[in-house]
Amino acid sequence: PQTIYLKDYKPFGWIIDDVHLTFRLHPTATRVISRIRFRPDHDVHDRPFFLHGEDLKTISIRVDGHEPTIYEQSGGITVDVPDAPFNWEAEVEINPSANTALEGLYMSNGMYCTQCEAEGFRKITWYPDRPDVMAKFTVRIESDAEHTPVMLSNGNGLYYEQDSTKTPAPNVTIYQDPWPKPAYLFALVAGDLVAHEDSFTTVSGKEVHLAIWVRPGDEHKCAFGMEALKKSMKWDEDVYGREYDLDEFNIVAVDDFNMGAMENKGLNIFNSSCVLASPETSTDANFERIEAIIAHEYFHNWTGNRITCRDWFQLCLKEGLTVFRDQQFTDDMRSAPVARISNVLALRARQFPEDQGPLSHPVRPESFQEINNFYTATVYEKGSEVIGMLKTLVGDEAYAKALNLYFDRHDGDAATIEDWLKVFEDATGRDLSQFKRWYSQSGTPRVTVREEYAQDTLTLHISQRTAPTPGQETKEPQIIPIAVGLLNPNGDEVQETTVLELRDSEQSFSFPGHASRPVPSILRGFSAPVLLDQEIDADRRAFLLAHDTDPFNRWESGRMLARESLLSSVKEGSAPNAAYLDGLKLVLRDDTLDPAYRALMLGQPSQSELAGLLHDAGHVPAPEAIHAASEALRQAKADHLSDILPGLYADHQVEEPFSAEAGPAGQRALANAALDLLTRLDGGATAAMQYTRADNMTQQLAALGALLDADQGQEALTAFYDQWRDDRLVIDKWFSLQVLHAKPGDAADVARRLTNHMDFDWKNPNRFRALLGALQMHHAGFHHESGAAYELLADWLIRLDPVNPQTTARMSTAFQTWKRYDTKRQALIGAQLDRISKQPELSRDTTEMITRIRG
Ligand code: HT7
Ligand code: ZN
Repeated sequence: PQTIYLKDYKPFGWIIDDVHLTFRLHPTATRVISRIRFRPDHDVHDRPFFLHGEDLKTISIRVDGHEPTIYEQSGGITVDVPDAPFNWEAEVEINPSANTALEGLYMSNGMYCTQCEAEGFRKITWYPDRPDVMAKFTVRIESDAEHTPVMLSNGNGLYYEQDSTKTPAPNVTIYQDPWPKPAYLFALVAGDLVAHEDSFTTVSGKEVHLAIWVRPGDEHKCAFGMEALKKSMKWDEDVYGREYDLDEFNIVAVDDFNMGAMENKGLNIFNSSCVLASPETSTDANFERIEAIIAHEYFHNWTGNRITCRDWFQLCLKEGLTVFRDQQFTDDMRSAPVARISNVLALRARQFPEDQGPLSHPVRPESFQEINNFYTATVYEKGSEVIGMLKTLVGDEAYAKALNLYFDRHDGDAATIEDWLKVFEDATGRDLSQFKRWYSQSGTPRVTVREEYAQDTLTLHISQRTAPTPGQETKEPQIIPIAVGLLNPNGDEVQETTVLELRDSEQSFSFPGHASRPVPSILRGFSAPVLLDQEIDADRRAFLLAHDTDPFNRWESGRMLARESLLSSVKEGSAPNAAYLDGLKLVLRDDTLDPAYRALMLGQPSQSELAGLLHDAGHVPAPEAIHAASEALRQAKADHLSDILPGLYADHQVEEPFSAEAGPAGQRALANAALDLLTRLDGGATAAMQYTRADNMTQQLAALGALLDADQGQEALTAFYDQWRDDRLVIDKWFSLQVLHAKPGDAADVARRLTNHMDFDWKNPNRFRALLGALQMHHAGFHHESGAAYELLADWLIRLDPVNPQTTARMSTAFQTWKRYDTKRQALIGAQLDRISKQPELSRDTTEMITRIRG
């Protein structure tokens, strides 16, 4: 496959004013007629007229009414056109029913829908399918009224007509989008849909019609999403001064979807799992995620749509910023410390392994073969962390000033990271050339802190080092904001949070005037996405767990104690750390602390995180030993907290009618965390009671999981299936849960058995991920010495690849950490990687991923 480089960027050379598209919908033979006015861009000298196209049956092509000379090329055509404005007209035929890759126009349960990011529009018609070509679209959709009573596209609905005198009755709808946009934001939906409607009046008094479109029967699952949308619209006005810019905003729920959701202009398309919610069928985690994703897609209207990316290398320009904005929104809607801890947990679980393994790449990559492979945790989550650091460094006011300048200066542009940083330089007068390394250098910096105390002065000697990553042997120092506070031995804060700017490989920072040695709290709020090495004993950690005034670092101290306890139990077989257990008890007893925060305190590092830490420390992780240590720590927590667990459980039962708000969700989180431990003491008695009484999915699922852990879950599992067999999203949970709660030696067998279940609709990405994604999340099960899970996953990746390369490639990342393990496991995984890579006609997506993973 061809590699594309950032350094080779060249503009298209032609400008489009208007695009007129007509769709004559048919499940197997949709006609797409495009009428486009092109004119030369005189700023560009070399202007070959190249249009992308894939799997198109061309019916006709006309340039100013004549058949032009066409040269077929890989991925498209070059056409002889006049060096002057001209009219393009093409008619193509496409087959939505055969489109199982879910890119371009495809069908999901009888409904037409599109997914054009990143390069799906080229499967719809001949077009310069690149984000820097922006145009105004008018779309006419024709279809039969019986199967597609609802037809939608981007922008504002202009016209609708149904001719019921004819059979079948044809439907015509016209949509016009007044805002120029790149083709990746194009969308079309048609089908038998019903709407949950509402409206929003913008700050300048414009009324916007809002609708969430779903399949009949799902109407009752829309209310939460609609409230989230209205909150997002208001928040973007209040916090970023961004107003919505169309008369309507539509969201459509689709069952077959490769990712979470898509921000198409005025017509967001959502994976149904990311928008549909009801208390009976969705957990609190689902509600929270839905709120964040609705916000994320809505915020893209300004950061992504009004200002888009010049090319796909700039993906973090829209994704990093939009993740940052959705995280700020969640901070404001819910508890900011709890949200920050959750974000850091996700970053460590998904981005750190990526950045420290064979798939490591810069936040702004410099080359790719398949752009779909770069919608990664690094681009999204590290991209957001980079913006958070920028805000920390320049301050809140300067951040707001820079963002206003960004919107003023670049509205309507296809911009770059250089444009983004220039706005901050111009707004603040700061030189950000060193900061830019965060976009170009891959890898997680390791920051080491050594303390010295003399003459009433505490000095922190801080150094940074980033290990080599693929294609980047040497690393330059980055600017790292390190938020620090100091506590005196009584636990009072004697130095409030201050931000140190680490610029060099090694630097020292002094805090004079402390007659007694203060205790530093370092990297408060996780002010930079780094690994922190600090020589601290368990007593100091316990002190910080009890006293740190920074909620993130207080939680982090508990986490570090748990981590160290687990690591020494794996390495030396030592018993769980008493300082950790005592400290944890004190925190859990403190009723002034938010229940959601206390629930997070009860968590412990995942087995896969421990494997990574052991590998970093020069050990070969043994999954079975890690599993045993994790289980032992859980049991030790249950035993040590046995006197308070029943109270914690009982005191956090929510009596009021269900609400997905942070308060009651936090109570349920704490009660369920207590239940998890209680089950280790009562053999599942409390869980059985909760299962019977549960009137919401959060409690039902937690109880079922606990029952499975106690080997008491088989009856409930069957009852659960019978209760929810008609709800796809709940049955996804049923698939996942059985694998996640299997014994390590059984996980692959359980998963294999479930692949034979009649509901294992493997072409549906949600179902595929529910089952095989759960298998890879079960660390000890996936890495069981038999190699059965490796083989099972490889079998299914091989089967899925010709059908859906995007999801196959994404799921292949399960193997990215393979070099951590012993030679036997490496050989087992290596054999599966070889088997996958030898498949004839392996997709470009999967070929690139397997090649990079193999290293
Ligand atoms: N911008 C979107 C990313 C995306 C996508 C979404 C659905 C299916 C395929 C996709 N390829 C890329 C989603 C987002 O970040 O908001
Ligand atoms: Zn996004």
